[in-house]
Amino acid sequence: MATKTTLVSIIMGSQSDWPVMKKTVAILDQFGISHDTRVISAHRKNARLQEYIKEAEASGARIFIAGAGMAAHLPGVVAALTTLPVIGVPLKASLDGLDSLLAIVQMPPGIPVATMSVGPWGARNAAIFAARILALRHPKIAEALDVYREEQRNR
Ligand code: RP5
Repeated sequence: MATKTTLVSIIMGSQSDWPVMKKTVAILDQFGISHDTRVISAHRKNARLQEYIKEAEASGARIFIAGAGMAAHLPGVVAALTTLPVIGVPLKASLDGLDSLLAIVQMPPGIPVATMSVGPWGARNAAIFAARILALRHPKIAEALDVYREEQRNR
């Protein structure tokens, strides 16, 4: 079961995606955003994926972040299984990540995935984008974003 009151559910296609996807987790932690992280392949464990999406929604998830490489169907399948916003992170497992970028960004009409850039910065931006959505209703997250923006200005 996903943890109670989890705002963001992070799913990745393989344990091998973790070295990049942990950058999403680090930023969510920095913003104090509750999250749950799972490895569930859209291809190898599709029944479990359907089940998990329902569990995450029941646990209060408001946004899904899905990262995958190669024929990266995971974010699109998640978007097909929920009406919550889905943020996709293309990972560089082959072909410099161009294969996963195209697989994630080229969704058919009606099932959008907000697609980030390839690799580590895409993983970080996924968390920042999630924070921007959540900030619409969570003043503390809005404040954390202001602090982050200020830090960026002073870099
Ligand atoms: C994708 O294939 C995963 O998201 C990963 O990026 C890539 C390779 O997966 P493994 O062979 O390491 O499990 O499904």
